[in-house]
Amino acid sequence: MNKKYTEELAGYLLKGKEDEAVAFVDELLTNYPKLYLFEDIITPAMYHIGVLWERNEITVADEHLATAVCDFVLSRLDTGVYVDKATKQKRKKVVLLGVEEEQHYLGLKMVASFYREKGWRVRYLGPNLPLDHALNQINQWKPDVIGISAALSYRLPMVKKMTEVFSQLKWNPAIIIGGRIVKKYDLSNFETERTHVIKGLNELEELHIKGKAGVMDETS
Ligand code: B12
Repeated sequence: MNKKYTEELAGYLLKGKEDEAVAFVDELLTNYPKLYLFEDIITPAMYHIGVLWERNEITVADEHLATAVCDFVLSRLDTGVYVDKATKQKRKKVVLLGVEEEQHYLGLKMVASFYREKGWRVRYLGPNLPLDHALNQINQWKPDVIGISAALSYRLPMVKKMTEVFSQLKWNPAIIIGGRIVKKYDLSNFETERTHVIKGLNELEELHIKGKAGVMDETS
């Protein structure tokens, strides 16, 4: 993590300076890979904002504004890769969702971006998705990988339930679990050959390189 960059970005996010935030991130992109920006600059900037919020040094509105600007920056960074239609049909598929009632989604959005950049077909279902609805979509589209995100400890039972239900799917998709909950708590007992608990994007990249969890495609 680069504290100087992180705090500068946090400043733009908190002041609602969209143009400055985008220009700052674009400038960093000339020297650093996108993964580094996600993991070591933008994520710590949001964590830093969380600390300021906890200490009452910023208001709830400041924090909401920062989230909105961060979301804007992530959308701008999400360029994906061009894949022609025929090739795209053969590409692996990932569905990403935040568990029911979970509102934190910026990390999940980064994961969507990560997969798009690898040429995968991505269905990013966003936060707060009830299990039944998730299951409907998943059964129709049959993804190779299902990614679940949660931030708060009281989501653990739902993460567990979703993991159990998705593990029963006939085509045996890989399941990846991430989010703040994974960084805070030991979820190693959720791990199986097909279910992976992943602390961050660098770990996801490693899994990709190793070709584990169905996360490898022909371009990796
Ligand atoms: C922004 C924010 C919000 C926004 C969320 C908006 C949004 N669109 O996401 C709003 C205002 C909605 C919000 C609400 C709440 N929040 Co909040 N929030 C935050 C804050 C400041 C930043 C979160 C964030 O975006 N982080 C940046 C992302 C990129 O990090 P990340 O999610 O960890 O993702 C990384 C990895 O985990 C990974 N990843 C994430 N998902 C996945 C999935 C897969 C498959 C993989 C492989 C990887 C992966 O990828 C990322 C890069 O490594 C945090 C502070 C913090 N420390 O996180 C508090 C924080 C998480 N919130 C907190 C709280 C308490 C709440 C509320 C309960 C507050 C309230 N009283 O209403 C509510 C709960 C809402 C709900 N129902 O879920 C607390 C939680 C404390 C605790 N005890 O657990 C925190 C820590 C703030 C604090 N310091 O007190 N929050």
